[in-house]
Amino acid sequence: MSKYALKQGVAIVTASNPPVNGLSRAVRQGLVQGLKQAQQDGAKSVVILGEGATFPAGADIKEFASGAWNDDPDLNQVFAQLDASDIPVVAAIHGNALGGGLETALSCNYRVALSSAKVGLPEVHLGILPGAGGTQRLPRVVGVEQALEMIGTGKPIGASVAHKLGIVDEIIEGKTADELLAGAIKFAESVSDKKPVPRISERTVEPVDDDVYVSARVKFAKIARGQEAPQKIVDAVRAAVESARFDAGLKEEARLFQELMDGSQSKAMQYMFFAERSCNKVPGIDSKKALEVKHVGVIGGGTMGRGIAMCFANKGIRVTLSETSEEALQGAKDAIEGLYKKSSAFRSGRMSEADVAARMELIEGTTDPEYKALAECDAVIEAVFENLDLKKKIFGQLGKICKESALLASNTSYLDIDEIAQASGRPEMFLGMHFFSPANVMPALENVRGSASSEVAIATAMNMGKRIGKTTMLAGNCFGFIGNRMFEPYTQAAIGLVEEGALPSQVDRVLGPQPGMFGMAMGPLAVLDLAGNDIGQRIRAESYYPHTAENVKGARGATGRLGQKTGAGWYKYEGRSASDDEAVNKLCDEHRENFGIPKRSNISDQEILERVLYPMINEGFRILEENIASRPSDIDVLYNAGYGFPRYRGGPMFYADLVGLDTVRDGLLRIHDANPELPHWHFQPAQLLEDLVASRTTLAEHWIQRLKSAK
Ligand code: T1G
Repeated sequence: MSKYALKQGVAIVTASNPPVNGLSRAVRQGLVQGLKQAQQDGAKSVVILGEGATFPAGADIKEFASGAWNDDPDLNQVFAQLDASDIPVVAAIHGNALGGGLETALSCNYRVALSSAKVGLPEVHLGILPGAGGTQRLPRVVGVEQALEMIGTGKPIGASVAHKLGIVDEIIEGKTADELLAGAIKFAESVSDKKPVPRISERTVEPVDDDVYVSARVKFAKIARGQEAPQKIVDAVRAAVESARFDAGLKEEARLFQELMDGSQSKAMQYMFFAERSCNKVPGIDSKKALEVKHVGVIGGGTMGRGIAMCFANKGIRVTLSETSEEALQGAKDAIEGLYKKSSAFRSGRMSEADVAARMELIEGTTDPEYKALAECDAVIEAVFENLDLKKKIFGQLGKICKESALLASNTSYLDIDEIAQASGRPEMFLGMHFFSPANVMPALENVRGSASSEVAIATAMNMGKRIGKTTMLAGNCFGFIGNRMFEPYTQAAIGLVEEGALPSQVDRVLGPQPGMFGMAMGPLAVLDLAGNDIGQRIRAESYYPHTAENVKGARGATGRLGQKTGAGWYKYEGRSASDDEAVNKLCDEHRENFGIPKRSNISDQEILERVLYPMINEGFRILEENIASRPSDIDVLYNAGYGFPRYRGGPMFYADLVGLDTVRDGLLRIHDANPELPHWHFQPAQLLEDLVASRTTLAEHWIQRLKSAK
C-alpha cells in the first residue's frame, strides 16, 4: 500500500510494503491514488518516499510467479501518470532505490537523496532488463555509455556519484528518513512554482558510435557468459537513441523485457534470488540461538587455513592462527599479507595499506601444540590435511582445552563428521564447516551437522557463515556431504567418456563456459587438474567400478600426472593454458586394451551432457530422500556458489525440472542399458525421481506440497 499526507501544501506519498517496499499492486495503486489526492487537495508539489529503511527497491519479485506484477496499474501506467503530472513530483531517496524503485524516481520531476543512499538497475541479475522505462530514461540523464554500464552490470552507485551524473538533483544533509523528508519538503517547496516541470521523457539522447554498442556486447559476453539479458539491454538502450518517440522506445523495451521474462534464464535467476536468501534458514533451527563469535581459532596455516583466517579478519573478527612452528606460522602470515596485496581490492585502491595492516593486526599466531592460546576462542576451525587420525587427535586436545561454549568445526570435505565429533568429547558443539578453495574468494560454505550437533552449534555456524558473507547452507553427514557427493558421479562419468574415446577437451567443451555450451565455469577434467588428482588413479577407480577382479586388474595406478601442479594431468600445461596431450590418449589406448574397451569415435555432445549431468542430478535426488539437504534449492545454491554451475540454469535440481524429470529418468536408464559395465547405482534412478515421474509431479511442486503437509 501507500500512505498519504499533506504537509505545508506538499503532498507526501509513502510506499509501504516491508521489508524493501517492493512495488506490489497495492503500492502501485497507492501511488496513483496519492497523485490523484494531491491534485484534489491542490497540493503545490508532491514528495514520494519509502517507509522504513528504504525507497522502493524494485518491483515486488514475489509477484512475478503469479503475474500480479503486470496487473493494472502496472508500473508503466503509474509512471505515465507521474510523467504527466503538472504538479512537480520529488522522489526522496534513502536506502536502495533499485530497479522499479529507480524507475519510479526517474519518472518523477526531481530526485533528492541522503548521501548514504544507493541507486541502480540490477534487473540483469534476475535475467531481465528494466521493464518500466529504465532503459529509456537513464540514457537521457547519464548518456548511453554510462547507462549501458549501469544497466548491463546491474551495479548500484552511491548518491554522490548519482548526483555528479545528474540522476540526483540534490543531496539532503542528514542520516534519517525524517531528515530526508524535511529536506525533500523544503526542496519541493522551492520548485513548486518552476514551470515547465522538467520531464526526463522529454529529453533527447546523444547518439554514439556503433563501436560503443559493440564493445558493450563484448564486455557483457565476457562478464556474463551465456546470459541473454545483457545483450538485450544493449538493444533496449540503443532503442532509446534510435526510436523517434519516447513511447516507441518504451514499446521496444517492453517487447525485449517480455522476451526475457518468457525465457528460462529469467525463471532460473529469479529462483536463485530467493534460493540464496532461504538457504541460510534451517528448518527447526532458531537462528536467535546463535552464540556471539568475536574470536576464532584456525588450526593449520596452509591454503585453506589462510583463506579461512582472512574471511574472519575481513569482518573485523579476531583470529588466532595455529601452526606447528614459528617458521610455518610466519610463512602463513606472510602469505596472507601477500594475498591481500595481490587482491583486486588492493590493486584497485579500494583496500589501502592501512586496511591490510588492520586485518593483519587481527591475525595473531600460536605454535602451542596443546592449543592453550585457543582456550578462550568462541569457535575453532581445523583446516589441516585430510587425515582422520590427525583430526581426531587435534579435536581430542581441543575438547580438553576450549571453553565449554566454544564451537568446534572441521573444514574436512568428506571425512566422517560423527567420528571426529566423538573424538572431541563434545559432539553437541561440533560440526563440519566445509569452505571451498580459495576460502577467501569462493562464496560457498557447506556446514555439516553431526548426529549430535546441537541447535546452538548449528545456529552459531550458520550465523558465522552469514557474518563473513558466505552463501551458507547445511548438509547432513554422509560421504562427500552434498557437493562432493554429487560431484563424484559427475567427474567419474567424464572420465568414463575419456576411457571410451572422447578427448578431455571435448568433454570440457560441452560442459564448459564457451558460447552455446552448458556453461559450467570449468569443465570436469579441467577441475580435476586444478584439484590435483593423479589421473592414473582416477581411471577405472575402484570407487567407481564394482570391486571385481577384472575391473581393476589393469588399473593404471599412479602416473604422477597430477594436473596443473605438475604441468600435466588430463591436459599438458604451458603455465595455465591447457592443451590435449598425446600421452593421455596413449595411456587411454593401453588402458582400453587392458580392459577390452572398444574405442568409440561417435560420442556426441548430447551423450556427454546426459552421461555427466544425469548421475549428478540422480545423486541429488538421493540426497533429498535421505534429508541430507534441507531443500532442493540449497543444492542449487551450493552448486552455483561452490562448483560454478551457471546461475542462468538455476542449479542441478532446477535444471532437472527444466529438462523434465521423465527425460532425466529415461536418460539414466538408456545410458545404463548402453553401458552395462558402468556402476549401476549411478544410473539407477533414485526412488524419489521414479515416484515424481510416476505421479507427473515436478520436484518444485513436490516440495511445495511437502512444506504444506509439514505445517
Ligand atoms: N521483491 C520482493 N522481495 C524482495 C525484493 C524485491 N524486489 N528485494 C528483497 N526482497 C526480500 C528478500 O527476498 C528478503 O526476504 C528480504 O526482502 C530482505 O532481502 C520493472 C521488473 C534491496 C539490496 O533486484 O538487491 O524492479 O528472505 O536479504 O541484504 O524494471 O534485497 O527476508 O523473506 O536481500 O538488506 C529489481 C533485489 C527488481 C533488488 C536489500 N530489484 N533486492 O538487501 O536484504 S525487478 C532488485 C536486493 C524490477 C522493474 C523490474 C536486496 C536489497 P526474506 P535481503 P539485504
